Amino acid sequence: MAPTDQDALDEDMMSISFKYKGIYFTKKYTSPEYIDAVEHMEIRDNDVFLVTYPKSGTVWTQQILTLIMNEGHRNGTEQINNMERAPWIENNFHNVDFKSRPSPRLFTSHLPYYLMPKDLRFRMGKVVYVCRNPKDALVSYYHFLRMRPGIKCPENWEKFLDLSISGKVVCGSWFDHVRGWYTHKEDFNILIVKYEEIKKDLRATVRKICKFLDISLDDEAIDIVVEKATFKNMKHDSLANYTFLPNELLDKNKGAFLRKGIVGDWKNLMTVAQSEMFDKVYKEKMGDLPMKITWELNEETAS
Ligand code: PPS
Repeated sequence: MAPTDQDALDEDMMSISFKYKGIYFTKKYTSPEYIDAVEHMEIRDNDVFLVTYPKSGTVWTQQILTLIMNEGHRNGTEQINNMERAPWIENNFHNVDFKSRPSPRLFTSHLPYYLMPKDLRFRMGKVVYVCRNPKDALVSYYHFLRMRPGIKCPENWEKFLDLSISGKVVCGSWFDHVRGWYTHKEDFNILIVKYEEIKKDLRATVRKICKFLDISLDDEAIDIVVEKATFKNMKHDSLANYTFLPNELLDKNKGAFLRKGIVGDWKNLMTVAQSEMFDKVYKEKMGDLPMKITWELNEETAS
């Protein structure tokens, strides 16, 4: 059979990644053995895991969580960047020794629910799951790939859209990720937060997260968290905006990690036909769930 466009894309994908337990991972940063070890990671009751599908507001929530959890980050006495404050569990970029981290530990992950440390499913520790409307998440993902040296980016948005819908991108499909977490939420001690909800009312979201974490902050401390977590301030905060990453990991000449930070940017890239096709796929894959997605900010943010 003659190779198709899709076969060529599969080959590109396999040159930088490997498929393990249903999803793609980047070869350079992890291995099947490492991912298996994560499942057996020992959990402490006061551990907090921030989990997202890529480009859903991870770094934003890393900033919010670390400011809430650590006074030294609020008052600037601790000059540690977000990636070190809240290390990834499936990609050990900095050889972090998870065991020796002081409690309360904060970790970050893009893993599907079924690859997370098993003890979390006995409702040990806490999970903050952040979900963003998939059209904006995928548009952000597409722009982000252009900044990743060594990763062959699909040559156009249309190809990337096809690939991502079929799960042939690192971390798999948005639909599987969100559906998996959403339908298994009862297994975890979890707070689900939407990107659009944070965007609409940052202060209310900070309060909601504090409540979930059982952390009581006075109004002044809340003001600081809110102030330091705005897009404008994070854009200039070199500890929070991933400009600290070396160019081999993220080529800052090709764009910014904090790119636009808005709801509804998909309208600038998706054609009407693509958007309609996407709506159909969304309905097929997610239509049975009582989850409401906010595609534009002037809509009501539903629970
Ligand atoms: S990653 O690579 O998965 O960790 O990326 P992630 O951090 O999940 O997503 C990056 C997008 O989040 C936006 N962002 C913000 N939006 C609003 N306010 C603040 N403070 C903020 N911080 C990060 C960032 O701009 C990326 O979205 P796009 O649409 O590309 O701008």
